[in-house]
Amino acid sequence: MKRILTIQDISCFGKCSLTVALPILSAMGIETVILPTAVLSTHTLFRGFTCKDLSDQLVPITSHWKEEGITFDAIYTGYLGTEEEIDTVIGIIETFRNENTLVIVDPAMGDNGRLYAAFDEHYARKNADLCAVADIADPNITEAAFLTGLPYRETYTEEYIRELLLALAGTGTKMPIVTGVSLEEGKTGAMGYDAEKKEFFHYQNDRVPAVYHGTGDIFSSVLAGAFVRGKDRTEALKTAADYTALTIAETLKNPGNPWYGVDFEQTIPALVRMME
Ligand code: PXL
Repeated sequence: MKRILTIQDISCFGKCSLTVALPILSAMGIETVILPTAVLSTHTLFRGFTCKDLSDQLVPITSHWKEEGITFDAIYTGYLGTEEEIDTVIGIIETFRNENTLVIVDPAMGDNGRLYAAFDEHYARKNADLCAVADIADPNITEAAFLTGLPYRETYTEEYIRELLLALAGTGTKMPIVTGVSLEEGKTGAMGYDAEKKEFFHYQNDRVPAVYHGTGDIFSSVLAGAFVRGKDRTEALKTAADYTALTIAETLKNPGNPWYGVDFEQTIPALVRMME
């Protein structure tokens, strides 16, 4: 069985970051080791959330793992907290990485043209240092714009997405993938660039007419899991996009309208089947 280390916060209520990554990666048949960067009462789209920063625990925890000889096939990072923490996480990646380790970075920091409450532009640019050491980084359009300094566009052409991808590759990411990309009316998906082969690739499926929080974390977790399980870039993108769309469609049926996160619990059996 493959083993992945995922580094992100625990938002106790809100279905994002570790409370999504751990069940999804486990369901995909991957041993999942967690490194919580902070504990929050909820994610930061709620008002009045509490936050206990755990930055000072990251080095002691990972030093213990190193002493124990624990190794990882992949390292997957999500929402982090501070610029110092980004440096610490880069150090952890360097410590545990070997030539076979896959490093996947989701620079989770904003959406819809804006950064999340806890972040500013300086933090956003610092995330580029983390993406630079990634094999795969999968920002949404907002995050890609903040990472590269290119303007954020709500309406765009394929050319704009290519520009974002080339700029991301220019900072060092081997395979940037921009998510939430619509290349045709009524469709949505993601577009990537393989910097080694100099090839663009994309996957689109039908847009489900709803917006929920936490879909980026679902997409990234499945993408990371699919790559770790050996799927190629086309299959990995398809699995992540199809599972995310299915989960949004399932959530739409929920009369409780859980805007804060999607009902991935209902679609885990389908994910297990997708991996067979
Ligand atoms: O879904 C990304 C995410 C993760 N963790 C926390 C967040 C968010 C997005 O708002 O606030 C704490």
